[in-house]
Amino acid sequence: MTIKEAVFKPSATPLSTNKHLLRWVEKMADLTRPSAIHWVDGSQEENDALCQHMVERGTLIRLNQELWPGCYYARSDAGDVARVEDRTFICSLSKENAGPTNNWVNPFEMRKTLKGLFRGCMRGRTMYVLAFSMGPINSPLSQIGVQLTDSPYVVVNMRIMARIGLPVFKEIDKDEKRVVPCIHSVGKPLAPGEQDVPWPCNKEKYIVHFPETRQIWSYGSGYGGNALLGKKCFALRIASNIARDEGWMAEHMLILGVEDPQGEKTYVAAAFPSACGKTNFAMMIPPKGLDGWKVWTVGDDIAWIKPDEEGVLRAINPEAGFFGVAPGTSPKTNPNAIKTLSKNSIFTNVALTPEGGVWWEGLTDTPPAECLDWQGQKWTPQIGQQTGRKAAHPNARFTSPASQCPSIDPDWEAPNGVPISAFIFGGRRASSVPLVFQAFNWSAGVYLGATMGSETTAAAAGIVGKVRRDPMAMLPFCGYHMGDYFRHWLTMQRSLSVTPKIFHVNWFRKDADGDFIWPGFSQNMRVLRWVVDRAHSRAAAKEAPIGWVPRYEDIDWQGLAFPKEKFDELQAFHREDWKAEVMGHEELFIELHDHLPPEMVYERELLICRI
Ligand code: SAT
Ligand code: MN
Repeated sequence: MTIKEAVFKPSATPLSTNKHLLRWVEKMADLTRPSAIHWVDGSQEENDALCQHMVERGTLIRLNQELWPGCYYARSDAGDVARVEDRTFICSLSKENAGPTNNWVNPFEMRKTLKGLFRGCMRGRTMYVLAFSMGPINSPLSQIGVQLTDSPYVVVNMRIMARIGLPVFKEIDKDEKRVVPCIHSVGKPLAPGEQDVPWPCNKEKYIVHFPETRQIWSYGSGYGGNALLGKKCFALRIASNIARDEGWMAEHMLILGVEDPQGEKTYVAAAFPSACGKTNFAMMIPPKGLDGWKVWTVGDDIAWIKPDEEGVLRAINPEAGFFGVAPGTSPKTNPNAIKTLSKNSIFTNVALTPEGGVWWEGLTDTPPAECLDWQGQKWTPQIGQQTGRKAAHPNARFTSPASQCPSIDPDWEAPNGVPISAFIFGGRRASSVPLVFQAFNWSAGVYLGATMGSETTAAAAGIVGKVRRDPMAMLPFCGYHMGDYFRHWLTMQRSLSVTPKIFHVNWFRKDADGDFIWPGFSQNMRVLRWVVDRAHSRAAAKEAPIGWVPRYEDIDWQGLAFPKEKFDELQAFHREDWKAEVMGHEELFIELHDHLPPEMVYERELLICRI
């Protein structure tokens, strides 16, 4: 007890003079009854003390600092490993506004439930007052939030994922921007003298959004998007509501810049569902043969996009770090990510090696002879083989500062964002969907995004590998009616002087033996090059029933022996597959029908006619 206090001493001295904020903190403390309040200044010293505090309590393990400088390791509770979509709620005043793809509860009822849950829920813990900015502090596109949380793990992760602390309180004190209040508790109060567990959480979980009042309440989980409230809760679910009201877009998209050998840069935003390779794509290193091309990273998960005065869409990455999927990330698949995560990072649910390092499936070809798995159990390759147990959880993550990424774009923090020339939608599809095609126009492109399907991944609790419709990769993240969201996309075009081209990609098509046809990773640059050249109207294509497709000779194959037959297999369009596909579109549309823009119905009819 005394050692802990020597290391980390909560400071209840407010770091803001904003009366609303002070009153709210007081009110929430009164409800949740923490034993201390700490206003987070965001400094390095504070961070070090918090980490030390968690090391002592067993929440964090300090990794071998020679191998992993500034890095820490955490294991979550086995029941708290991913986003919980069935416990995520959009509590708008009317159920109609939440739409059929969101869980809805009457906001008055939900507030009552939450008050009950939060009453006394922080007993025995410190409540941290964490001010954060989504987007660079000097950007007109940024938004501010304050998260009250009883999880120091959340504080140190948010310090990487967002701009936090003193500079943000200063912004709040200017009283120019509306602040989004976010309250979070792991839901495990401590009785006097009770020994804490390394990863406190509660079986009962509630991730709740009030779109009209722009508030977030999260209870019971300490993991990822459930708990780092700036990310999915604010930057997507609440921000999608703000964006619709204000005429901009909050999207589940990576942002990258493609530089050609002449030095011309083209920015692209791409939406793939969680754990479908956004981080790898955003940090890609072009393959041999495409020398002189370079990919610059602006963001890997979320894009806030707004038309400027000239009618050009400009995007910022509201985040400051990457919360990336560890398994599968290696010096071969994503060397830039490996360099990014090599220091000042937090690893959650990967394996711990005897040298005090981390490991996960795919990091190296040969696994360590022995390690502790994500639950702290002894793991050897043999045990893995015999039991099928993985050393790292499939949704194990690294939290790393974006500034450490070797490919980070010089303009990644530009207050006015970067201009977007193309949108790419993509999913994980074993069949039917070609490697790449381009929508005929904006509304056909919106249809493309709206009808996107993907096999489910470990990023969310539930069955893995089932195809589900995931419009614009926003199914779990759109904070209002999906039909209205499509309409918003359609109307956005009216404020644009240049309309970005819209594309669809699928890196995951399999052959008859069940093997991936396309090598993916750095080879995706060949597809990206065609996309960029199409965006500048300087690459050829052929008209197909589903859109414009590249012919074999339209792709730059320098440095890769990829036979035409295989390319044809990748691009193959099978009428029967697409009939089934369109039926799948209809399933989603039936659900949304009373808010579905007519354009979606017409686009579907046109597609049916063409196939
Ligand atoms: O846990 S998160 O929601 O932040 C990650 C993801 O699902 O993309
Ligand atoms: Mn994501």
